[in-house]
Amino acid sequence: MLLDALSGPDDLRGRTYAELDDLADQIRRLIIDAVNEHGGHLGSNLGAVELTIALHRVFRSPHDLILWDTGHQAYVHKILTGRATDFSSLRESGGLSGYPSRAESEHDWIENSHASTVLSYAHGLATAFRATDARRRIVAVIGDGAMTGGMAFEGLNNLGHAGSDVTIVLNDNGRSYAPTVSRLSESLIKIRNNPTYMTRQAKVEEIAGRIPWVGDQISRGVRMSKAAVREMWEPPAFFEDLGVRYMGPFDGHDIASVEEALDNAAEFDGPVVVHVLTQKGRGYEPAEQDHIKNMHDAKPGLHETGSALKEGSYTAAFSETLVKLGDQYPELVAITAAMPDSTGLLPFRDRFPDRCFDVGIAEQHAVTAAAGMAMGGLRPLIAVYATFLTRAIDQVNLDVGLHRQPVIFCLDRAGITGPDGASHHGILDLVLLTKVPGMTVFAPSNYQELQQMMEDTMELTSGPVAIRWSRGKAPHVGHGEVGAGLRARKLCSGDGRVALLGFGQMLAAATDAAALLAQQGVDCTLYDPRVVQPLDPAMIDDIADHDIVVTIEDGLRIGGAGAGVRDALGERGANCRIKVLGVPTEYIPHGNPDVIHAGFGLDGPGIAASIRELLD
Ligand SMILES: Cc1ncc(C[n+]2csc(CCOP(=O)(O)OP(=O)(O)O)c2C)c(N)n1
Repeated sequence: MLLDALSGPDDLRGRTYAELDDLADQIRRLIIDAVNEHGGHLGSNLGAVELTIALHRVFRSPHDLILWDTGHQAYVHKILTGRATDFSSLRESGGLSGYPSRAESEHDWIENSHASTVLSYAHGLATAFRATDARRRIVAVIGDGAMTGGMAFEGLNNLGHAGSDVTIVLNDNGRSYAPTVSRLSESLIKIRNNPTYMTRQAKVEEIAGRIPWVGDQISRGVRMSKAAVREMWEPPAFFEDLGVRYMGPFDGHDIASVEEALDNAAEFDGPVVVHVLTQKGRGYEPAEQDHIKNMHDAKPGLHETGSALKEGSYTAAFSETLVKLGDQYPELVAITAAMPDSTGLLPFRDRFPDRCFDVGIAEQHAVTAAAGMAMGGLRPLIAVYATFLTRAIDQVNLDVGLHRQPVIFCLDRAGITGPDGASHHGILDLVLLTKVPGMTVFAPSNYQELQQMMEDTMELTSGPVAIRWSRGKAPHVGHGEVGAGLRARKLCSGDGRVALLGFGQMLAAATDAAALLAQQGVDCTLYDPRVVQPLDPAMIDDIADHDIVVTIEDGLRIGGAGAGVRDALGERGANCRIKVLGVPTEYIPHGNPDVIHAGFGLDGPGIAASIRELLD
């Protein structure tokens, strides 16, 4: 079997296309098996199999650089660059990362996995290679979804202006998580529906360019005819106006055709876009058919279909309450940066299609647009993963905060998220959001708390509000076990030695620790602070009378929620000992969240041990 014999990209050369098609089938099976076991980005990778084979046959990695935007679609690249044998450990603790990883391979360059950055990296590398006269080719692969991000446009603008030697592969499958929302994408679809025209156009120009004078005349003719159909063929005009040559579209599942296009592109000086059309989920019927669950980010066990909303999760609590609030508050509108399904917005969008906006992978724009909507009298709510909002922190601070606009930020996947690794943990949001003047920050510890906080938020109109919650199942509590407004909730009074504060999901670990300590004769006072900012002054007064105050959070321990408690106690002149427990300032690799928490001493036994140490 070719896959077994494959030790690196060089082994791809000298193969027949029939052999390569067979290899593509084997790679698909390997990916489906690994994702079935561990979950992962199924659709994007199944769609990029032939494209990646072609890239590795035309470019000589690692001497030439193959750069992946976002990096979720780099499974095939991993398999072709010597990691096929380890591939079954994908996303396992200690196993292969779900994204390119510099520690894993010299073929991997970018591992940040926040979208739309690749053109900037490519420009930087091209600039450096030009300065050192290094003859290394650079190819940057970017999806139509990632192309909607502001940074991609900034990069394109600069590449075109500088004339950097970069081949840009626009991998167009028409989808982000959901169908890609952008005017450029709509225009790409026009080309998608009539591909022969552009291919012919590119060929004529290419051949004409080789003949002096005649070529000039024909080229001019081609340019004029292009101008005439500019309206119809916006993307080529768009790229070429920026100084970036456009070629395509090509069938991204035809290895020979992609290779020819890449070879031709490499002949040109300056940046070239090679537009390839691919099908997300290609070759696996359930992924091709299932538009939400198995298509993009599949869970282990691929048999599941239907809604992406996990029953009983924080996301489900959010989703359910949002629809209810939508009925009550006609001014409430929801915004997503290309993730309407996984952030739980679909029920709201189904009910209020005119009040739900997908702005593309454009968090910065989403935040400032929300400020504008709020200024105009709407009540905008942004549903976003915690890790992605950090990209827009300047907009949160100045465009929303400084203007005191009552934008609501709903942050899902806060804290340690698990299999997606360093760039996906939501551990910076508490540090950053608590520094925005006038920002209220809630951290719900259960399903009903999140619902209550959303309702209370609607009454807080003097500035922005953020509610942040963790991935997965939310505990359910009964009536009367939920707080209200900006008040903290005291769960039990202790013997005056230890006060324990568990923020958000960490309340569960704090409760476990309190139970363990009770067995050792230490009765802790236990709080669910509920509100990270402003802290409830009654809670601060109460805990100030304890010998020891311990705070637990699932974000960075420096500058986060616990640091706020420490400051408040300091200002009050309390002389208790304060211990802030949280995540260290490190890039934390992928792994099971429970295991990661335990490793940092953030589970019941770990917290109890920290407290014992202080007591002893
Ligand atoms: C800044 C940022 N926001 C959101 C995401 C979440 N996300 C990961 S992949 C993806 C869709 C990417 O679509 P596209 O670039 O077309 O690649 P495809 O998966 O379709 O191949 C999104 C929204 C992200 N990685 N980065």
